[in-house]
Amino acid sequence: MIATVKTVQEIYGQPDTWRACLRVLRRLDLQLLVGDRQPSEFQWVFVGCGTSYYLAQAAAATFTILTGKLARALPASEILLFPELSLPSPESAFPVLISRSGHTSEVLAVADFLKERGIDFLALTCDGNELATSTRRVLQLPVREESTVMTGSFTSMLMAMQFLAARLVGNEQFLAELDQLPASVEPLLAKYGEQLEKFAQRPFEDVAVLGQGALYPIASEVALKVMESSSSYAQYFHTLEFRHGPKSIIDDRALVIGLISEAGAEQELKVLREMKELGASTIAIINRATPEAHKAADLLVELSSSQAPLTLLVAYVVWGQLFGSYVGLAKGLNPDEPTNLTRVVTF
Ligand code: F1P
Repeated sequence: MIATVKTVQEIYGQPDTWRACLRVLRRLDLQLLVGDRQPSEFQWVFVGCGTSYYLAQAAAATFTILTGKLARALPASEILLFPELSLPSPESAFPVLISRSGHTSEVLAVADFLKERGIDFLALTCDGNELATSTRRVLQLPVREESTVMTGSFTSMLMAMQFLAARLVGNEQFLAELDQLPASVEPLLAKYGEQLEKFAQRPFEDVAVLGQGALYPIASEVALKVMESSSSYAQYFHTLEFRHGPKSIIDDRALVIGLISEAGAEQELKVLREMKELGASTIAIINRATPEAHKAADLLVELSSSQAPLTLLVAYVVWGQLFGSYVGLAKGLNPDEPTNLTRVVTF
């Protein structure tokens, strides 16, 4: 069945999807997309729903770090329901509306909200649809994803926002490292795919995904993938926060997935090890494995990259996408047809 599951095929096909997107990104028209809306003059506010909201958070983290100007992320519904709280001075903001489908009602309603107030915004999408006609500033990527859940669309749109941030500040090294992603992740898929599939046969009840810094939104997305693709309940936390209460859920039916950063590796691995000692099964995703990482993890995914940590966000999420699908398959579910979920949410 696995070979015929579209979602799994699309996850494995991501390096090629990224290559196609990078070809488009190299020809970006910055004047059209950004013009005078530079991060030094306007606060960039990334907006989306579901996976596109976590993508918004990862994009905001990237913009903040690369430009040195605070960028924010909001679920579209917050702007609709609580505009005075979420967007108190919209005229000084540059919203970036993110939607794979370009058809999600909440995002389209935010586009209307902004247009009514004369606020310029950028649209980031794959399918295009109404969102692509709502503004002259449109970045549409060549990703044709059939799956209900977002996989290659998430990684490609995140890569696009990282590319845009690096272009705006002229960070050539960052751009060159993004270019290396397809070649560095491809062999890892062959190496770790089967191990994750085998690990997913274990019967878990509680899943917690941990990450800090720019890896926190990636942890959020990994948990969402596990929920969507396998109808299992998964939560996400800042890694060190997990010790302040949530660890009460840990026993031998729990799984903890740690996305280990370079800056916080020592403390984050301590948390993972503690959860393993309390009985949890553990997976660590880390760039360079250390003896501590081996002790803390039942399954270790090592990215082995010489790229800067921020360019590796996309490389961290792939394993959660695969794992979610494999857990779904192990439970006898079809990840192509997630329970209660449609490809686009409208109201
Ligand atoms: C957003 C989204 C997806 C989710 C599901 C429903 O879609 O919430 O994240 O997996 O498919 O829609 P979009 O606005 O990016 O098209």
